[in-house]
Amino acid sequence: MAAVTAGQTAQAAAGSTDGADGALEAAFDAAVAADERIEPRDWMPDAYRASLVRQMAQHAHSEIIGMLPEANWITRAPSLRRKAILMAKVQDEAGHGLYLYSAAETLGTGREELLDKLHAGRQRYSSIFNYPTLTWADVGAIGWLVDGAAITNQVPLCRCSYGPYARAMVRICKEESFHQRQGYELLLALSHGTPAQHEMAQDAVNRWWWPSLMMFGPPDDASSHSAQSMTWKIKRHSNDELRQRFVDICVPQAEVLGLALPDPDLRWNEERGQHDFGAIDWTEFQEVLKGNGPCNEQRLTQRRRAHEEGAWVRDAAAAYAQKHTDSPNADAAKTDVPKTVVPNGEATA
Ligand code: FAQ
Repeated sequence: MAAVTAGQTAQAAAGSTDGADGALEAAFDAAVAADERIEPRDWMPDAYRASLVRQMAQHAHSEIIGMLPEANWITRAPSLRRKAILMAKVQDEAGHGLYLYSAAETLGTGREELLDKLHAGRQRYSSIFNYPTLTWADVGAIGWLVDGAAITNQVPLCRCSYGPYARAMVRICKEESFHQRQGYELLLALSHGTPAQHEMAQDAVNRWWWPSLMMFGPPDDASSHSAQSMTWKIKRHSNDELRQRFVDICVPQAEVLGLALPDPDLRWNEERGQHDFGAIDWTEFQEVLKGNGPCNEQRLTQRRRAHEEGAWVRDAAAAYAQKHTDSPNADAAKTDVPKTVVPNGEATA
């Protein structure tokens, strides 16, 4: 963002007058209105920063908790090909967590602090990951529906007003697209396999459909953050708009799969040019958010254990970094950056 500079941020930090604060806020508003990106060193309202940290933390936590239900199936994948695909997917989710924690760090909130809050149950992760993966077909249903819902929600986040979040989302969405396709292809194979395989695929879709619709958040009239987030252009569409878009995308895909969506009220509405669909059980959603979903306790216990068991890796990485900082050659090493060759043949540092 050109309008509000690092110098202005420093001026604000040094204790600017109300008038100067007002000018900074006006410049911030103008930059958002002009669809410019807000960058880490730019001045931003405290509430904008806090709301971004809240959403990005929840998003990052979802990525790493989201590894757990599918990781359950890595050792039980039915072929080497399926196993390699699933391992790549689960690793991608870890990477997404890293991009998002790093993006949140640019707002002054470290990964450790966010993880502590997740482990203490003080920050949320997506409701969807509190449901169990009962059969192999669930891996397909997660890819098709959960990653499909994630893409629908996240493509507009590539245009989020906060630069580091928007840029992280570009790569995440590309990878989510592979995740969605692998799930779709898996379900297609099952659906056209034996009657038992078809039944397994249908059962998985029956169980994941409604929770996937809940991923988009509460209905617009109950969404506490949407209005402000849309004014700030963190969110570009409301929860209900994106949910509707997802339903409209899924209906023809389900037909190709040969699987039914478990909603007797689902039908095309000629007048609206969209599908009508049945009522979502928001009581179930609220219960899951309160920690009473089928797997809330299990997921947090597994996550805390994974964190404790990974302590030696963090210690080793910190010791390695410290060794290099303390080394007498550290400064020389920093300036002596190895040269790499770029495709046009020029050497670059
Ligand atoms: N689950 O006012 P709103 C993935 C909370 S990534 C839990 O509408 P907002 C990839 C909300 O935080 C999936 N809590 O909130 C993958 C707020 O509570 P708070 C995650 C929810 O922020 C695939 C309260 O309800 N994606 O799946 C949920 O404007 C496979 C009021 O709600 C993202 O995080 C929910 N479903 O809109 C990984 C995308 N919905 O904070 C592994 C980024 C709402 O006041 C395997 N996030 N809440 O305590 C967003 O787009 C938004 O944050 C929404 C919610 C749309 C999720």
